[in-house]
Amino acid sequence: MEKIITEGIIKSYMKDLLENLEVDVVIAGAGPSGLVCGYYLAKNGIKTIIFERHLKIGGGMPGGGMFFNNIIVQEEAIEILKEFKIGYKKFKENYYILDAIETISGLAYKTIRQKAKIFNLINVEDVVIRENKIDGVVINWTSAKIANLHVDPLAIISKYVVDATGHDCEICKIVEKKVGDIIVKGEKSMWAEKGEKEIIENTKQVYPGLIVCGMAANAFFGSPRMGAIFGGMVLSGKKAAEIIVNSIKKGECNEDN
Ligand code: 48F
Repeated sequence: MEKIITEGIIKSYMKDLLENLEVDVVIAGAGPSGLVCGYYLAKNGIKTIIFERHLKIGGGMPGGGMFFNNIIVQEEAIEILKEFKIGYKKFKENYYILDAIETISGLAYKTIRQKAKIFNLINVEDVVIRENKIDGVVINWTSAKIANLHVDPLAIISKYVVDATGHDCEICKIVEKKVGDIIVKGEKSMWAEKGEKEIIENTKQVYPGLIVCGMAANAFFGSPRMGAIFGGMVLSGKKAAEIIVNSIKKGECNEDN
């Protein structure tokens, strides 16, 4: 039996990896915005994978606000959560309360069922660059990073990379440091209304082949943080997916990877 368990896990995981060496979109970060982005991409037939550096998926959502694991979502984002069949209760005009664990579980479940593959425990540590376009990501085991081991990484080729790494805006910071041409302004202190408004506008392509969504979008453009309100995160994830779907349909990306 032990041999069957081991063989099944290794063979199926290797198959998954080999089938995803070249994809349409790589999303860095399986927080709420990255998951929603992955769901809508996969729903539109776009081959999408998500790399999450942690053992758990969900980023900042399961922690709710200061460990109180409920979250707030505004009316305009409820349609998206209905599509994921996630429960909600009205709190006040325009504001709903959701269970943080149910919400993140629902987002992850439907995203995976839509066939966006999530690889956890893998850190995106760099991008692949061709001329002036991002053409994929450089990955390594999170454990190698934690142990500070000098192990060379591997690469995944993609038409688009989505930076959904949250407050740290990590992928954009890598591009800022190594490629140049972009500047990550860094997030500002909390101002929920402004942060929630600006996150939608901030969700866009910031370098050829590189899209920012979720809190990374506000960090990129120097907009405020907003705390445990998540309407903007899910709307931003959906918008990032729409930008890519439209662009791929128009044939705007480089097909000659
Ligand atoms: O932080 P996170 O939840 O980002 P988000 O989707 O949502 C933000 C909210 O949770 C909250 C908020 C609400 O108002 O402000 O903070 O924008 O999820 C980001 C995920 O990316 C992973 C990280 O572990 C987390 O799960 N991540 C970060 N850097 C990397 C990464 C990396 N280099 N490679 C892979 N995963």
